[in-house]
Amino acid sequence: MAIPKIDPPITNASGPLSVTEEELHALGRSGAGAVVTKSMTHCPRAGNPEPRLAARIDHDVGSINSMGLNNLGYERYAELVPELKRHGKPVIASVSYAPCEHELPLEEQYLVIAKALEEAGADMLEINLSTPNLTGIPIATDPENVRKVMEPLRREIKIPLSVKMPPYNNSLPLFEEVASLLVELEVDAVVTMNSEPNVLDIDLQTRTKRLRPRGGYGGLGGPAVLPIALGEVHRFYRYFRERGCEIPVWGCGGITTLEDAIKHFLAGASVVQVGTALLWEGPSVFERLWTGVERWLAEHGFSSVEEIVGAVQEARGA
Ligand code: RRO
Repeated sequence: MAIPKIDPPITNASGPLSVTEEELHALGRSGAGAVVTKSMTHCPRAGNPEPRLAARIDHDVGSINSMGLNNLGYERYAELVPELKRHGKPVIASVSYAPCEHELPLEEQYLVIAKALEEAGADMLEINLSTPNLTGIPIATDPENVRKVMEPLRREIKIPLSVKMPPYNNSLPLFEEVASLLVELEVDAVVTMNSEPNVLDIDLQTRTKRLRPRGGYGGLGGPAVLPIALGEVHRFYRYFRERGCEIPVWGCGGITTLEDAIKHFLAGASVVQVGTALLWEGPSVFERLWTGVERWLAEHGFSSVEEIVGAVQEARGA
């Protein structure tokens, strides 16, 4: 299924400043090419106890969060979709699971939410298989669970389905197993990567952990994860293209400058998402980045982002 045109090819990453009605409308009014909601769950959730966000850790290397899926619940987001669509850009609903009072099995939670958001008019669903802050072990690290969640969605949902993946780092056999499953399931796009899980920061003045939930561990985003995200984007891009498969890869991780976005495109991303920099700068970040990307393209003799997607070359010997 053809995915909607994302123009410009820069959106928010699900999570930062995409939870409330006001935040989502601010994204709608911004220069982002789509509005991506916070990952929604079957029941509304207050999320984890505070402190649960270290927005800017030392040396500005990034942010660490353990938000715990704070969201309004899928029914409220379904109500908001028609209003959000009036901004004239695609609305992408991010879907997750969480323990809930109805005790629905994992795959049923995803399906109920997905059907409701499709019905409400969402243009695309981003299936979050990678939240780091529930158990520390994302669904996407268990191929059987990926199949259990994605097969019913593939069968029953008609709008495009992307999947949000965790970093695989050096778990290469696992990466290959999951990537081949995504080819078999014919997902419409892959978004990589979610935050780098299970990291820790310490406030030296008080000698305390920055975050309270889950023993202080959280997910890292921002400049520190850029090279990790580029590796993940490129690995998926190569895996698909070497098999003659056109699944688009959307890049997420570490973009704060126009150059960071260009690197993502060169590595294989056709759309990029911005999380920590949105948190730091607010929705004006999209206009700043896109203006910069357009200038860079013109200065280097390119007329569109498509011309540089995946165009990185191998390093040559001296
Ligand atoms: O809400 C969160 O704690 C959270 C989620 Br669902 C996610 O996908 N990624 C992240 O860094 N935090």
